[in-house]
Amino acid sequence: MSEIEIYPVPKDLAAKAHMDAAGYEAARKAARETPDAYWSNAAKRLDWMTFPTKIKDVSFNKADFRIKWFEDGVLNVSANCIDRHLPARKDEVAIIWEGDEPTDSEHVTYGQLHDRVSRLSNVLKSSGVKKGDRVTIYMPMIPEAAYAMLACARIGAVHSVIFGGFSPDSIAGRIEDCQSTFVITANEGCRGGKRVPLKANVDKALEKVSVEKVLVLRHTDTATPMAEGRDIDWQTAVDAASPDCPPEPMGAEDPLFILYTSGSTGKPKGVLHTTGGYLLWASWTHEHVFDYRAGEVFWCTADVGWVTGHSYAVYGPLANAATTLFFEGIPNYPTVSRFWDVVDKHKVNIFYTAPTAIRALMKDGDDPVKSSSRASLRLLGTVGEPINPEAWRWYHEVVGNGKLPIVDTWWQTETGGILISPLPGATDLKPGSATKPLPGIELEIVDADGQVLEGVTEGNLCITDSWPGQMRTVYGDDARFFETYFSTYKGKYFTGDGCRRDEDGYYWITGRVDDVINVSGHRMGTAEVESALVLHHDVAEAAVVGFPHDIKGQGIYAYVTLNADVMPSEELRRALIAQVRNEIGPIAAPDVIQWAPALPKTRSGKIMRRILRKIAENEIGALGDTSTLADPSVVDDLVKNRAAAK
Ligand code: 6R9
Repeated sequence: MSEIEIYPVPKDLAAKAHMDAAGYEAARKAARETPDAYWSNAAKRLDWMTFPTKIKDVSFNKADFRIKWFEDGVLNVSANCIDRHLPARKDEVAIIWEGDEPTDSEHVTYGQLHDRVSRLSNVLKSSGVKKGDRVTIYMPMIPEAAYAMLACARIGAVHSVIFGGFSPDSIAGRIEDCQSTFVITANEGCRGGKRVPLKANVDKALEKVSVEKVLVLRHTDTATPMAEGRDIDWQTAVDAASPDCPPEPMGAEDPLFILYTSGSTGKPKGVLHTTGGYLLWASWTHEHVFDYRAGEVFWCTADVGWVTGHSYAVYGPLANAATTLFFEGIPNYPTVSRFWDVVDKHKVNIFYTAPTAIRALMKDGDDPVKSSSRASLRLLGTVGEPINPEAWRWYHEVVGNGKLPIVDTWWQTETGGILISPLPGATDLKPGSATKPLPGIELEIVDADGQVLEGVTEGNLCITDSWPGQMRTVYGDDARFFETYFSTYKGKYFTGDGCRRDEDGYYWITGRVDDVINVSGHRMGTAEVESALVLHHDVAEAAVVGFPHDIKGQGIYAYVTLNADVMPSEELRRALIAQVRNEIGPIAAPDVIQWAPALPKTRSGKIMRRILRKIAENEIGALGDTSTLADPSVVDDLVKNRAAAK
């Protein structure tokens, strides 16, 4: 790896930054040696109704397993993101919305945000939503999505945001899992000139599960059928509601939200985050990792349907009184210059996106970037998947004019916020490395047996101690929480990621080591896609693996065994893809389907995914040991027919 060059911290940046190299080392030491004092002090950044006296109470061991932070503290997330900023910043912009069409945009001040969230909170209350109730949010990337989240937080309801790209079946499954009684949606969303039928999807989902009320925003002109007695018109309701809604006092460990994410087995897990620790982590990391300064415009391109949208489009920036930009559209509509045009239009200072977007834009060359000024930009960031050094350099050189630092931020839905990342004023950069852990993050790399590996090494990434933003449980299933994350390596949180540590102690995430595929920065469980495929009556068996994809990072490769009397056909291939889109959503559609007369299995009947991965990757020469297979000829057949797969 000696060809990887180093980009030192610019001197002027180090001098101005929230944390320089010495500050970072001191914070690491303090968080490690005196965590209670360190985090109690950090907690002062939030506005508490009762300041906590109990700071950290954690054990990762089975016998006394618990994760609690700031347990006796009382606060409200919405008051922290809105009310406390009003005296100084009532007329400053909280949210800039940029619509799908370049002609559509809106500025929402903190004063307006307060009015709108308070009214909406009263609508929820008068519709019967109580503290602790679960509210499902299925919205486009518009300010009303943030109002909905903040209104839930204001009254103590627990939101579960579902990405607009998920199907009716996925919505139904998630509503059922957390027994949500209230849905907030919009008639339609707009993406790349096309309409997304959000309300129609909700209606379909509600043929399978029932809820009490659905609040419907009319975001476009398209007429929407409303179900009498169930559906409420957003505008009518908020117009009639009082703009006064005192924030509910919440315990620091009261739930704030559930967010469903894919794992290696079973259906998606409801990752539960709580109030105090999560908000502290979102706010602390937003300020330090992006070196955020008052008055700056911060643009995280992630949708609120993903954790990145929760922590860095909504909670982190708003807790820090930033201006956060919401973009409803896509990077290449109406032109491939759109991102950079939006940067210029709204004078964006900090820009945070996914490597998949960078790789896609890179294919169109430098001109669409260079047609913009980007003079307002000060810092760039990436998240969601490993960034290849080539894409990193393009981002730095072309988008950042060779000047702007890039923070490559590693984290997960489960971690609540960023855990491994450069700090712009403290950390020299290496393209492709998320660099070093933040203060309070204690990493270990272990081998398959859990043996701790020291120094320069590669293995499985674990975290040995808690941090405030850590998830607290899988909703409704404490046992699954412990089993999934803390049972593989005793006393440690296992991330599911592989990782390398280099001679400078820098961390390089190598990707998932479990059966999770990272498609364009979105997590898909292979088991979920397989279950969707085998629901088709012609399918006997399916095995799904990831394979390298130029733009998406990883693509979805499905091996499908048909029932004995069924012949493969183009029609069937399309039907299977449609099946997956219907069951999960378009993001889960397989890129390649290979008809497999049989799957390689061990004598005990276990599918050998290692071999399927190699074939999908076209690493035919590296299939490894196939002698434990029940029938090695199955592999020859798959290799022979690989070229025909599409
Ligand atoms: C925030 C988010 C988590 C998984 C994670 C890892 C991958 C995220 C990364 C990265 C390399 C980075 N990942 N950031 N890999 N470098 N900077 O993406 O959450 O959707 O839960 O995905 O994404 O594999 O385990 P989530």
